[in-house]
Amino acid sequence: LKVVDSSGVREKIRDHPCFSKDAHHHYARMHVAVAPACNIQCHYCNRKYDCANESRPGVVSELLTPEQAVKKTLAVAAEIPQLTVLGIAGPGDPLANPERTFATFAALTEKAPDIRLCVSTNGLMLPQHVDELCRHNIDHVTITINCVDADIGAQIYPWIFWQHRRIRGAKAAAILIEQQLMGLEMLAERGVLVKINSVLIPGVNDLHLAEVSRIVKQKGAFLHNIMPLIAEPEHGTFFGLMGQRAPSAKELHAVQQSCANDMEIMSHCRQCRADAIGMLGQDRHDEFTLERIE
Ligand code: CLF
Ligand code: SF4
Repeated sequence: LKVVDSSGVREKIRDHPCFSKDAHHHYARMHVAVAPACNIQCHYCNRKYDCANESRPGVVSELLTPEQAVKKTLAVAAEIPQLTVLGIAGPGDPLANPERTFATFAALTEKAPDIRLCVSTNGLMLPQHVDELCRHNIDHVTITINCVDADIGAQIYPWIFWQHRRIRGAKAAAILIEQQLMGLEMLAERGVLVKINSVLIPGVNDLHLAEVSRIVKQKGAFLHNIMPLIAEPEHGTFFGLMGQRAPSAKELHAVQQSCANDMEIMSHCRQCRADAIGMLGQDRHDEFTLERIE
């Protein structure tokens, strides 16, 4: 039986360790931490640490300039032949630092044309940057969408920074959700594969994530990745309260199952740091510090 793959999806995920479970046994990714600023506040974030969109909070990345990021990528590619993907995922939001993010992508396209580029964002500025992402031939984008309901969003995001103003509460969450879903649709229309990350926050969005899955699938998402909230004391407080707990493995599994009716669920994510290097689950960032490569 001949299976037709008209949009080239199989070719796009063949060597991407996050978008294909098979690929993660054979291929490696690395992140360069070039994006320090963020334009929203998540209750689970502590800015001293990496963005929890795509990373393990509680660890601090070495911030790189675009030039340093290129140098580091070339050094890693020379030593890790399985490296296929370069992602920008923090420590803040890549699209809140568009000059740094796109300068890095442009230089890499020139100097390492075989490496796929990947980006993970909170989505607030996504619609504004879709064309530029496509100009850089980016086929893989991740958006962190924790809710599609502004009242739930108000419990997760205390504020956003939007059109030069700080906006709070449900009004802020409504703008963020609208931007995220619009960005998702625009990317899907252009054939970009979009993965949605959702942080499972017990008592806040656990019962709501099946609805998130349904909506994002409808808008063209390729994969849904439900990540457990990491609640560690050094990471600070949630809602200004101590004691927001992380989900148990059983709770996480149950929510993943509740979403699996609607779309494919990623189950091999390792919640990488914003400067992770290597196969998923492996982190060799300390072998490639600036001091060592310069
Ligand atoms: Fe990095 Fe994210 Fe690209 Fe992968 S990570 S920007 S899609 S190259 Fe992967 Fe790490 Fe999970 Fe992310 S395992 S946190 S899903
Ligand atoms: Fe923190 Fe990331 Fe949320 Fe920004 S998007 S507030 S960096 S967790």
